[in-house]
Amino acid sequence: MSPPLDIRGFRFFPGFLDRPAQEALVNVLRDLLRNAPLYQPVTPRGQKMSVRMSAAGRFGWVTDRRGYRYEPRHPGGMDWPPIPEEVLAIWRAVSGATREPECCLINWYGEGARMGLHQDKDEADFSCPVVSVSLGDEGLFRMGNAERGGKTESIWLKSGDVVVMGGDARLKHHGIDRIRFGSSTLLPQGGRINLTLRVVT
Ligand code: MD6
Ligand code: FE
Repeated sequence: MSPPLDIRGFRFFPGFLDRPAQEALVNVLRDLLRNAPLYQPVTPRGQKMSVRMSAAGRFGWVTDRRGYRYEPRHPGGMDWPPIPEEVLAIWRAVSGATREPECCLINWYGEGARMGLHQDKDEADFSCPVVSVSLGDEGLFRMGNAERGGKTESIWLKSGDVVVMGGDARLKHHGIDRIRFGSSTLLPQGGRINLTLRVVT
């Protein structure tokens, strides 16, 4: 494993997953999403998000009119499926954390989907990083500061790339400005999948 590229404390592992590993992971996720289907979340202010979402693990991150929070069940009422072993292996290889992730949030970006600049701050223990895995179409990842505003820098995340957001970067703003729909052949229908692994409690 080559040393990560550090941008503002965000650590990038470009091409961490080779093509066969990406394909294997997509197959695992396809099965998982049959039991915990993607749904379109609504923000507390009532706006539909452009990404579709699901999760695995003891908790899933959800948003609806009642707010942002972690829930032990899918909005459809079923338990979240366990985090796949293939995904836990990525966490163990890059996170440097002693704790195991309790949530694997699954975001699916179709054409035109984006994710506004935000902080990941609904977790209890900010000493644990967030680890993100990108699959499918390229996404333009923007990184800012712990405070609102100021300069930002962007990097295109490609299929198989892994990002670790820990230490100084743990509470920095970040988001996805746009995706290059159809830029990858991994997902036959196009689109981008992003997994984010978190310790919640
Ligand atoms: C995305 N990712 O890449 C959105 N959060 O689609 C995130 O919001 C994110 O990539 C925390 C850490 C890494 C991330
Ligand atoms: Fe995030």
